[in-house]
Amino acid sequence: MLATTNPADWVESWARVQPLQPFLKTPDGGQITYAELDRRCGRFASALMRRGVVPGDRVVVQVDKSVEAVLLYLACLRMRAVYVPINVANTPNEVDYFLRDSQPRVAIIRPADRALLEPPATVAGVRHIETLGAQGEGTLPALVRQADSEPELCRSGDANSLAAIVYTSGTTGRSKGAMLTRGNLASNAAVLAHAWRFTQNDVLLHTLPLFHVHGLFAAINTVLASGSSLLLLPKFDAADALRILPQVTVLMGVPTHYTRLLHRAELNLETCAGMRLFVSGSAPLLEETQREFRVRTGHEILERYGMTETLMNTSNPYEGPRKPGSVGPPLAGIEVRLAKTEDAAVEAGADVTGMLEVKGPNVFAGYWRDPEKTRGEFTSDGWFKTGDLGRIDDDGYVQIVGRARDVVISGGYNVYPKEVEMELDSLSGVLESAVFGVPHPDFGEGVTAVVVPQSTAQLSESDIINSLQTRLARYKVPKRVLLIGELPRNTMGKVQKNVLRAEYASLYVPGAPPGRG
Ligand code: MLC
Ligand code: AMP
Repeated sequence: MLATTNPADWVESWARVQPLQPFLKTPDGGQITYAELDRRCGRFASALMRRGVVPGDRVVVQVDKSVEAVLLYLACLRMRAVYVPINVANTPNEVDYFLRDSQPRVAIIRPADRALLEPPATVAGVRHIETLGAQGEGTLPALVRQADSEPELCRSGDANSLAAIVYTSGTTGRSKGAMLTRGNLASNAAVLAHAWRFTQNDVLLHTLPLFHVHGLFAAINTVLASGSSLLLLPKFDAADALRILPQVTVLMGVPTHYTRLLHRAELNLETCAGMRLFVSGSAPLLEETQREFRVRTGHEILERYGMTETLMNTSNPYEGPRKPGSVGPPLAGIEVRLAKTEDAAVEAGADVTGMLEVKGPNVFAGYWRDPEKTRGEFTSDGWFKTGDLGRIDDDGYVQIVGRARDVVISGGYNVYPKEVEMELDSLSGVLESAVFGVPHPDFGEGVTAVVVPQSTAQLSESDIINSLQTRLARYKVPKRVLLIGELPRNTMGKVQKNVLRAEYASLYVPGAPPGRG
């Protein structure tokens, strides 16, 4: 592995050391070697520079997953622009906020979204809008074709300079941009490549989206750090993944991927014979999934724990016991402690539960344009408060037992109830609402809403869901909306979500009566 403070440097180094090694493969047999990656990243960087992008400028990207999307990300790293990925599921209403907040010089969007997004982008002061389609078409690739592969680059101040702003929703309902530095990205990738024993012989099956830290940084940067290869699929599909498994050695996924794989008869010892490692994260992996996977494949899924603001924090060991239900000890150079109250750390011990706090080179630089929020999320002695509740056992393994924040994790995506409740409450005929998560067989937790209609209103579940779909990304829209007479409240008037979670615990269990815990 080569030491660096900017993951983009790995592209140039590997291009010299192993020019013909494939970096990226596609299912149709296509591939990009490290030498070609280096040239093409240069061209993408030149194209951005021709649009006036200078180091520190934000580049907002809301595009489908493609080879070119990977090159665009790496080009931003190379030319020291700040990459701002946006989930393709986000509606124009949500994108409008990201554009106004991040104030990019350039926005790169899907060709079909141009008419819809050009007006808000212009109002937000975006200088240039370029398009990039799933097949590599659009105005950006046209610009790239005419660009120089060796642009003149500024190379100063790498470790602390901003590499990306990744938006994450918050308990207030407003998304905030987590500022990640090049040093955050480079250190975390180097640590993961070592912890998970990546070598040049590895091929990572990449099925995750490119707009979250899991698919973008944990996956791509770890491949770069180790000079290995990735095989890019446009999205996760269990049948496709299983067909391709014999060509790869590592899979990184969310628990939903593993439960979907378990539903397929082709998941067996033989299909997985060439695999070296299965990693799971972004949401809790059920012990039952872990057990069933071991029986069917002979592989023990390695569970790790991360978040947007900190990248990866802990991991079960590659060698040594992987404890089911645990996310393992802190990764090298990273510290995790438990805090009982605001600033008081408590002794580690298996029976003590507290808020997990993290310190290390992986921890982000704060929230974009929100120093107050940043201050509130760090302790006075500089630890980041994760909002996750956990325990640390005598071997130093962390177990996540809950969340201090009101958040639902659905298929690896965080959904903040407040954001959904605000949209619900703004609908005509809605008096009030409450949103919560209950067990879901596919997504782990299913976003669920109860709505109290105004006395004269004629509301239906499907109308409410249809209205929400125009405002919120699909994964945030409740899978069920139940109309009820009143919300359960405690004596202080606070809505008792624990009561709702208990009452609707079996809502998504096939065959169970609705509304019964
Ligand atoms: C899709 N849908 C979801 C959903 N994903 N609903 C709830 N939760 C989700 N996660 C919606 C679709 O819009 C569709 O709605 C319906 O559910 C069925 O879609 P699908 O075709 O079955 O979904 P699919 O496209 O296959 O997506 C499922 C998935 C995807 C699990 C593959 O959600 C996914 O890639 N998740 C990974 C998320 C991730 O990368 N998280 C990392 C965050 S970083 P409709 O209405 O159209 O029928 C992080 C830090 C860390 O957490 O530690 O890593
Ligand atoms: P995000 O804010 O989208 O980056 O999501 C980060 C959150 O996902 C963390 O704060 C945890 O609550 C959760 N998470 C990530 N990995 C795991 C895991 N292995 N087990 C349980 N929760 C996890």
